[in-house]
Amino acid sequence: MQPDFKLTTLIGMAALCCHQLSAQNGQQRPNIIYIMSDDHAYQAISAYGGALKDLAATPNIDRIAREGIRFDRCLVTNSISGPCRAVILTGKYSHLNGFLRNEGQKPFDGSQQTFPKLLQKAGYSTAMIGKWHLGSDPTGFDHWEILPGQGSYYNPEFITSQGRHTEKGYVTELITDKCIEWLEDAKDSGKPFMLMMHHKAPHRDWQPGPNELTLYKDITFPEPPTLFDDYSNRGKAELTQDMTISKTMRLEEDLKLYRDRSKMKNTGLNRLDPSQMAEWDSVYNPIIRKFYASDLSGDELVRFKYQRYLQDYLACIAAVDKSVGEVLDYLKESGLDKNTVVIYSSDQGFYLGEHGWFDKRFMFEESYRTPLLISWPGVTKPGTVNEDIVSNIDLPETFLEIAGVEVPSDMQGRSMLPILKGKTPGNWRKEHYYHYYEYPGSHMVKRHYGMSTQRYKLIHYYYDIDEWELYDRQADPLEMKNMYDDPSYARIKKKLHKRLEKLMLKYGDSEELARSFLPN
Ligand code: SGN
Ligand code: CA
Repeated sequence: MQPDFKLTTLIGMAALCCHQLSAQNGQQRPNIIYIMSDDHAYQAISAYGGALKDLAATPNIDRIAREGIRFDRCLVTNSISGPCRAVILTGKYSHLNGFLRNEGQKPFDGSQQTFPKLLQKAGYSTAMIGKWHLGSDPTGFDHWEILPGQGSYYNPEFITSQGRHTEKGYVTELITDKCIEWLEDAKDSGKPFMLMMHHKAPHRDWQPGPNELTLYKDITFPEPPTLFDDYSNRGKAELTQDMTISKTMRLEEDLKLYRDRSKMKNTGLNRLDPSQMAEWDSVYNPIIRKFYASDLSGDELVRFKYQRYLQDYLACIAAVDKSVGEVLDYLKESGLDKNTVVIYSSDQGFYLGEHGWFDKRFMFEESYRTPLLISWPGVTKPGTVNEDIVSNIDLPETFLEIAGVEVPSDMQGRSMLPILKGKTPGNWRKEHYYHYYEYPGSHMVKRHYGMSTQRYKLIHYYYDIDEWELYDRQADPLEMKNMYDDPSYARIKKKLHKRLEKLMLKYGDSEELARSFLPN
């Protein structure tokens, strides 16, 4: 026992010594903490400004923007959870990484190349904690603990390599504690680390935590100007979706206005223990009584639903914001902050009533754009705002370059390292390619692909319809008018078509390929 103990102590001390030495010499490679929430709209982050910023501030998430860069045009390649996660792991578009959609999808092929594997090979400690949503077990992580599927808000189950177990508490708080616990171990390991901290919140059905139940219940939020959009001047895809606040959003399962409590099981609200339930009921029962006594209908009902939606959604975000604060505080207290890059993002964007919608999937800005904030002490200039077209597909290459690891040539994004250092390369992308596949399916958003420049967007709904749309964000920032058939756009339309063709060629995508994966 004794010699072994001494030997381990010596090795430990040597490792610590090396670690401290290299840190002093500035040679220790930076740590990376990638925080991803689920369905967190940039409109609901106060650092982004916007109409909600004073009523529902996110002071902790804003700290990352204050100390680093706020990216104002981070576009996703396929606006839905599993596919976004697969893109971030692989640096490849969905048609190459094999994960096209959430529904009817084979589990993610975890044997393929991913950035965590490459970091692990290069000597990083790697961990993945929270919502994973890719069907197969995580690979490339020294430690992982994930939620099954979408996970539950209250008393959730977790999966580890040992199997499943349930924990008492609120999912955002549990994930935070697990991450900080892992960081404590990682700190002492002498190795640089990369942590993926993936929140479930604020995903539908937006169940606020015990500490935020009353936070916004009496607040009235401003309505977006397009809450009552009638989709005129656009096509069939916008008309036939199933994601409106008016029709799709459910009074009971979504807005918690339960009359039939047996429906609680559909959203996991039946998981609350008696004391959690008593607290829940003390907040929601008066809201329920008032609502059913009021007999709202028509536009007034939509207005009411919008308010209830935001009250719960933003309360979920308040817990995420607190979680970010706890992680940032821990980094500061432990001294890790000096050499840790912190990234905050969401799997994709989300509609907060714009076009009358919730959910995502479309190539309109609110769901196509995801929030992205990055701070790297000593590298990112505090308070920078960046408007370049960056993408979630750029993240893995960025992480590899931060770690000084060679980027494989088959990754399809581009490292943002020069942007983090303050200089956008002259040949940075001027257009971005998108392809969404999940149809028929939840919310019935038709399959489409397209491209976006800073000003224009060209979209093709190609599956059971054949409709093109063209938007001019400069003339029409709310994206309310399809200009595709307008003669004054004929020249730009031709140019955009060419550029889209080029992009498809570059990334190896085509309609034929899409049809071969998902036949009609
Ligand atoms: C669930 C939600 C949908 C949501 C998808 C995908 N319905 O099916 O509203 O679009 O997840 O979301 S629910 O009633 O079960 O909440 S994603 O973020 O995981 O892609
Ligand atoms: Ca999502």
